[in-house]
Amino acid sequence: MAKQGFNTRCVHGTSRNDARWRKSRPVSTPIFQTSTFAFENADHGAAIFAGENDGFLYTRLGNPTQEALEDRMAAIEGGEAGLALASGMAAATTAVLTLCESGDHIVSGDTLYGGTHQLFTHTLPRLGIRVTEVKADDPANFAAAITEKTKLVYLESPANPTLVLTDIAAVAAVAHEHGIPVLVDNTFCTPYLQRPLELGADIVLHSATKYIGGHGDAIAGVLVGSEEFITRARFETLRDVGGCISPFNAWLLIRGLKTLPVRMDRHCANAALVAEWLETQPMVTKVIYPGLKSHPQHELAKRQQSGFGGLVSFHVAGNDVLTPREAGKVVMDNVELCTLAVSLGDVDSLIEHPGTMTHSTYSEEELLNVGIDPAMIRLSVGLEDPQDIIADLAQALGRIQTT
Ligand code: LCS
Repeated sequence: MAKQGFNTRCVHGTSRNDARWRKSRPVSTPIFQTSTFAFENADHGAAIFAGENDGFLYTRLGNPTQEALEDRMAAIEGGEAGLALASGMAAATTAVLTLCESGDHIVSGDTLYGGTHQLFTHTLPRLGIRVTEVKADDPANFAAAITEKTKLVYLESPANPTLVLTDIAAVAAVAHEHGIPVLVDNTFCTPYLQRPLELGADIVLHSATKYIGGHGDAIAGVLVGSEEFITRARFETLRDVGGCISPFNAWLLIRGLKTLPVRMDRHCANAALVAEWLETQPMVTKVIYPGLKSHPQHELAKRQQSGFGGLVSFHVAGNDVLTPREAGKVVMDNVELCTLAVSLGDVDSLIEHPGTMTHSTYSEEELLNVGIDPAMIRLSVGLEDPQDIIADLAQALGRIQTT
């Protein structure tokens, strides 16, 4: 059969003719809620352990529901294989520990999810792995930071929460000149809007907690890459570090994936309306959204992504009484439809303050250096009616004058 379209691959990742459940032919992928799998005999068990038979042995290392998710993620990212994990952070740790050891070096962008920054600046240095974080909007910065010890280039594009983009193809070309693999955290775009492997990257990472699951009910992570990398990640790192996904969460993600394209279309459309409206508001001093012409990398966003995503960051003005930071607090404390919460990519609109919440792992100085202004507010635009989201923001912004 010809290669199926993206929407079809989201809906039909698992064949109902799969040998594992051929008899009952379920349309929804079954949840294999089991920790272990029976061997036919001792030789069969030994062969699976030796890697001579691809049967399942223990859910930490693989399970049919997990596998159905992994196959579907590999199919939509265009990679050879996938690995589902307990969280986005488990995916990051698993990828790094598969590729790096004590003495090695990583080059990454300087705006990252705060947890990834913490991993890079605290936990990895304790293991002897050094990370250099560079301004990600110029590929030359990556070239300049690469040393003979560099084993990985780690990108987040668009970055959380500054929405700075990295030119993935240009950075991949630089890294490959040195034989260094490139990992792209594709959480903000999902493969529906951006396919890093087609742009030259080697590994894709997701916090699948976000748009992949889409409904705010599961923490999960995914890696997609070559068969060789994924096999090592599973049978070396995941085996030892243990950050496996539960079958139930894998099933929630499979369900989420079926509607990924339609959800992403609506997230993009709603976010564009909200961003354009925010730009017209006198109380709003800055709006950051890759789909706006005012975004300094709007042209790159058009080239590299097929849509601009659901995240909008903005700053509000202070007044005689309130600093911009305090005015932002008034907005966050007074939203009624949007929820004041971290995470993103849910059907619900979520609003938060990166400086004191998701990115509180950055020092004050680091925050300013990477462009996370104390006044910055991050909004993950959900699937409510856009006029309701806008009306909520309007009333919350209105409260600045009366506070
Ligand atoms: N990568 C990105 C881009 C993220 O935004 C997050 C989490 C992670 C990795 C880690 O994934 P997790 O382990 O949470 O599944 N971002 C969060 C955020 O912005 N608010 O809360 C979590």
